[in-house]
Amino acid sequence: MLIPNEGERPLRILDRETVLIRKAAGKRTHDQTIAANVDTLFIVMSCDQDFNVSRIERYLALAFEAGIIPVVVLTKTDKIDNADSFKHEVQGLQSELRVECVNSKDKSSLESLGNLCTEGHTIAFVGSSGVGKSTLINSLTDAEQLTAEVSVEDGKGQHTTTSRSLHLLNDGGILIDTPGIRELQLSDCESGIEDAFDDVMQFISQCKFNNCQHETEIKCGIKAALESGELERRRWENYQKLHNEQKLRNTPQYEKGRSRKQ
Ligand SMILES: Nc1nc2c(ncn2[C@@H]2O[C@H](COP(=O)(O)OP(=O)(O)OP(=O)(O)O)[C@@H](O)[C@H]2O)c(=O)[nH]1
Ligand SMILES: [Mg+2]
Repeated sequence: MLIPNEGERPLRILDRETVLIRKAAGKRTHDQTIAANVDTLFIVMSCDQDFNVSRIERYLALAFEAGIIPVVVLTKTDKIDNADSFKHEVQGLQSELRVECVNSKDKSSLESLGNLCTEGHTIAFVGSSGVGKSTLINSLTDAEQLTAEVSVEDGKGQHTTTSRSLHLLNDGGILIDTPGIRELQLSDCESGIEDAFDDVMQFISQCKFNNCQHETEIKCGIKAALESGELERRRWENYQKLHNEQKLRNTPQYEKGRSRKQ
């Protein structure tokens, strides 16, 4: 909950139209709300050791489940000379996905984001620690949020931002900064996963048997797509991983842990 500053009071509490929910970190089984009434999710990822398309797929499922438009923002492109190949790899996940390459420290490279940061529009920034979420918000607004160098050894951030914060743009848009996420665990997200893997769902629908396990059955749409190269094995394995995590959420053990928390 946002706590008003001294002398401020809430005028109206808006209904929740969209809500971003994740499973709490670690072994805990309860869910945690990241933000509500968000229109666009900036999935921020840097073009270095942090870059990982399977993680982007996880964030896409989170956005689709919440009915929020995802935009992948690739940062630190000033440090590499092949930004296009990073962009190309992300674009391969879904052709209609918007992917932007930026140097968060250079305002002139952020012009392409300008038409998203408009009046009445709320954007939440998510991603690992150190990818440049706060730097990006500082460059887009007059905010002066704390940022910190990433570790030289492993390129990881220092979890500099420790709470969520709202930042108003001059033209009326709202940006939400969030602390770096160590490992995004999805909450109930079955339909978000199906949207993030719409091609996989299409291949599954081509299987001869409704209960096909995609292993030894004949006329399996998945096996055919893997063999023809239409479906990348990494993507298929990531779909299975996310799908299995959802199945685990519905087990009695999980529910037991959940009710203990409530
Ligand atoms: N060269 C370069 N450095 C960047 C860029 N974006 C961020 N940085 C640097 O990366 C470091 C981490 O940036 P932060 O903005 O603190 O990252 P964050 O995502 O907010 O990290 P947490 O608050 O820990 O989640 C800082 O030293 C930034 O100056 C970029 O596009 N290019
Ligand atoms: Mg930060």
